[in-house]
Amino acid sequence: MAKPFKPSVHLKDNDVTDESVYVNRRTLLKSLGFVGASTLLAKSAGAAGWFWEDDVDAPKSELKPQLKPLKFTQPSQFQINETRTPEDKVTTYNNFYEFGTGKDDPAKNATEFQTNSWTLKVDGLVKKPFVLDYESLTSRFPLEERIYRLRCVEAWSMVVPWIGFELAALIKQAEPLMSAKYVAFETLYDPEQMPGQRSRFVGGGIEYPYVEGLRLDEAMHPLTLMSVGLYGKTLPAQNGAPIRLVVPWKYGFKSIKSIVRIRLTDKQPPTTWNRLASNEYGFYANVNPQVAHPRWSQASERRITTGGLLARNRIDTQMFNGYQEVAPLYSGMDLSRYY
Ligand SMILES: Nc1nc2c(c(=O)[nH]1)N[C@H]1C(S)=C(S)[C@@H](COP(=O)(O)O)O[C@H]1N2
Ligand SMILES: [Mo]
Repeated sequence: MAKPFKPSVHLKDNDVTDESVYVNRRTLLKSLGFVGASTLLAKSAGAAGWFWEDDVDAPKSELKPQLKPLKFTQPSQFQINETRTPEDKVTTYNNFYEFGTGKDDPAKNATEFQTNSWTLKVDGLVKKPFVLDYESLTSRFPLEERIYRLRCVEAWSMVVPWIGFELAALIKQAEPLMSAKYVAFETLYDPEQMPGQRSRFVGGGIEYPYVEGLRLDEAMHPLTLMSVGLYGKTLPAQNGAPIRLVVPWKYGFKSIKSIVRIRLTDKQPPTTWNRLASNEYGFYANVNPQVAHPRWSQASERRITTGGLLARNRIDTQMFNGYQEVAPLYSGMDLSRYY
């Protein structure tokens, strides 16, 4: 079945700068019979430990009809000049333990996830608590496209064109009280829909619901995004439908998915990964190449682009994931310490 195969420039996809080029290239490779062949070879080479799991061609995700296109503006300051991670990688290589701990589990196990009767409650230490229904998640605030780096604590990263609005806009609408110092976030708890919440094994032994938190000034920072879509459409379930947080200068686990409640509080809220292993995952979790995770270095990262045999893409990790403008938030803090 596999055609004779030799690595060629066609498979060196790591210098592609635009998804349309990538899509065309894939079509071309497919018509030449290369896509299937590279996948086969990739599988066996992967088993031999030659390269990482995500270098294997991901199955092309069908554009799900329930993903509706979104209207948005594109502020120029968020259009970074780095290769975007192709949509089929963003939507098939995921961490979403409620749907399983494998990278490809969420895309497989979340296909039936129902979000159309969603509500998001905003309450706690605010003057005007409110609830957003499913429709208002994408219509209450003007939507923007922002291309952000996403750096997972596992030392891989992506570049994702998110669609969303500033968390600050939502918080302002609730009118925080002077006593509010932190913001606590909570993911849906629904074991019927989320197999990871039914079984310690499938869900990685996590205590659900998944919870996260930010200091209020971090939450109000203009970079902090509530995302309702990516690649021009509403969010796929595996990426945190219908609404998730994106905090681009922090490790990915802070960017909590499928949020049902946002609560302002005067105490630092518990966070899922910190609860699980406080020596490995801090509350702040700012991306910092100088401070190693207890079990691995954070000095560099594997940038996930298009994969392919020659794609290695190991790049230096930047302080605050390259978002230096957040540095003043931490001016009194010793950033060489592990938080
Ligand atoms: N509720 C919930 N949110 C979550 C996670 C999770 O397991 N459950 N995983 C986190 C981790 S570790 C990362 S790296 C990002 C991954 O987001 P993505 O799959 O959209 O790339 O989601 C974060 N948000
Ligand atoms: Mo992560």
